[in-house]
Amino acid sequence: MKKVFFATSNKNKYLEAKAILRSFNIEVEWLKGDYPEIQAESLEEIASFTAKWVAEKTKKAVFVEDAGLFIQVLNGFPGPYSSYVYKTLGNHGILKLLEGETNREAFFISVIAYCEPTSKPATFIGKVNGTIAYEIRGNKGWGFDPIFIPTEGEGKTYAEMGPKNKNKISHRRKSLEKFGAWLSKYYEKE
Ligand code: ITT
Repeated sequence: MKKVFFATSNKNKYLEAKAILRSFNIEVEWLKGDYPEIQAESLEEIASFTAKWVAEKTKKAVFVEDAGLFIQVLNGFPGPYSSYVYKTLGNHGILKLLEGETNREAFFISVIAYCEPTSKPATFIGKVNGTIAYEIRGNKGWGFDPIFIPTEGEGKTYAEMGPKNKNKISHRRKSLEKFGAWLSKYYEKE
C-alpha cells in the first residue's frame, strides 16, 4: 500500500480522508500540526501555498486540504474564512445571520493540494450543493455538519447522516476521489 502524508490540525478531516483513500489502496499518515496559511480568497491558492511549504520543510510527499462553506445570500461568506468563523460565531451565529431569510442556498467546497519537495502542487476540487437548516440538527458530526443539508442527502444534515453516509457524498469525498484516482495512476508510472 502506498503511503501519503496529510498535513492538518483537524482530526475529523484526517479520519475522513483515511477512510476514503483506503478504497484506493492508499494509506494516509497524519502529519499533525498547524501549518502556515496565507490569507486569500481562493481556497486553491491557500491550499497550494501550504502544501508547497510543508513538502519543502518535511521533504515528504504531502497533501493538505482546505474546505469552506459558501452561503449564497451572504455573498459566499464565510468561504475561505470558515475556520475562523466557526471558532468565533459557530453554528448559532450563522443561524442568527440567516434569521428570517428564506434563501438558504449554500455549498461546501474542498480543495486538496498535493505536493512533493521539488514539484509544483497539483489541486483537486470537490463541491456539494445544499441548504442551511433552520436549526441545529443531528449529533453525529463536527464543524458545520449540524446545519448543512446536502442536496443529495434526502433532507438530512451531514450530522444526521453520520460519517459513513456523509463520506459517500461529501465535498471531501469528491475531491479525495479525484485525488485518489490521479495518485493511483501516478504511482503506476513510477
Ligand atoms: P486545517 O489544519 O486542515 O486547515 P481546519 O479545521 O482549519 O484544519 P479548514 O480551514 O479546511 O480546516 O476548514 C474550515 C472550517 O470549515 C473547519 O474548521 C470546519 O469548521 C468547517 N468545515 C470544513 N469541512 C467541514 C465538514 O466536512 N463538515 C463540517 N464542517 C466543515
